[in-house]
Amino acid sequence: MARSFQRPKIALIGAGQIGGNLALLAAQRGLGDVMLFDINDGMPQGKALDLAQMGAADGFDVSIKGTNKYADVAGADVVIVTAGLPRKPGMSRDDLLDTNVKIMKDVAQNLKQHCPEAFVIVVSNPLDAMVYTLKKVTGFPKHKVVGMAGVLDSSRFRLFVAEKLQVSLLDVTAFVLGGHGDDMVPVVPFCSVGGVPLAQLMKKADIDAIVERTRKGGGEIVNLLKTGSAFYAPAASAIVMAEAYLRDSRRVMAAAAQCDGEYGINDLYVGVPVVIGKGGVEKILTVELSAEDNKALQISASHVRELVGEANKRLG
Ligand code: TXD
Repeated sequence: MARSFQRPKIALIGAGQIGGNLALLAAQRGLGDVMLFDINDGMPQGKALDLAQMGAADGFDVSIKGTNKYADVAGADVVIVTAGLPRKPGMSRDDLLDTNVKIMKDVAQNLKQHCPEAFVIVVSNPLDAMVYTLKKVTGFPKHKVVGMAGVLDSSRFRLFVAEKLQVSLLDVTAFVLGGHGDDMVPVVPFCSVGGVPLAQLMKKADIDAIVERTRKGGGEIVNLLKTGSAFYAPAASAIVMAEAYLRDSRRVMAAAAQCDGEYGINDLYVGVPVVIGKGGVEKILTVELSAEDNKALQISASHVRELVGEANKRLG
């Protein structure tokens, strides 16, 4: 059977701070043709035109278009959803639930109609409740709907460890599991520096400080920026996930996936170690956690379940 050499189509629902950077990164990596969607009239078209005009200088040659019509995202292979309000100083991610669950329902209804075969990566906050909402409203299979938070949180943890030890962050591996909130779970025994367990290289007090800074990593940036939340690292983190799907690279990473019994958690999206390849979330890796980390994961999951309960009340 002839193989299709058509470039993948990547739809970005939300063309704001993260959406614009997603488009740039996808183009620079040649992941496929990009369609930026937003309800803000003209904005996705303007960003797309500006990005397209960058191609000659920067050396990429993919199609980048912007639209306010969902029909234009039809047939996308990958959809990355950043539609929704970001935090302002003093706000928790949970404070966004009321507004963003309504937005997520609208996005999901449109994706169900226009992109039924897509691998959907949800970024909008509160992340775990938003990815649950999108999965519930679209009815897409659970392996085709995933949330981006763990790659970002793990990336923050890796940076802080690398800075403290004065080593390359490329040699630091880490996993941050659980909900994308202040009770997320940096699993310290899974952190290694060049294969050496972190606990052999750093005092517990310093590790604890990095765990705390990672948990508050989003708020630290919100307080500095004052006008919104992080967007460069979240965009790069979502692109890692999209690339693993499009290139079938079976990357192992932390991501919000639907657990149905894994880690003793049922019918809930929460950050766990997954394998992402051409089948989407191909596997949830069920690994042994210390009693302390497992307890922390259960506490984080119970917070996610409360948020999902609030989302369900609004979904009716
Ligand atoms: O790790 C993570 N998952 C988080 C996610 C990391 C950082 C930011 N996190 C969340 O992503 C943040 O709290 C927000 O909920 C989303 C998007 O953040 P971003 O910084 O990109 O927000 P912007 O710049 O406000 O962009 C949001 C866009 C904006 O252009 C709106 O016009 C658009 O969303 N929007 C919509 N697009 C489509 N459809 C609807 N209904 C809609 N409503 C708003």
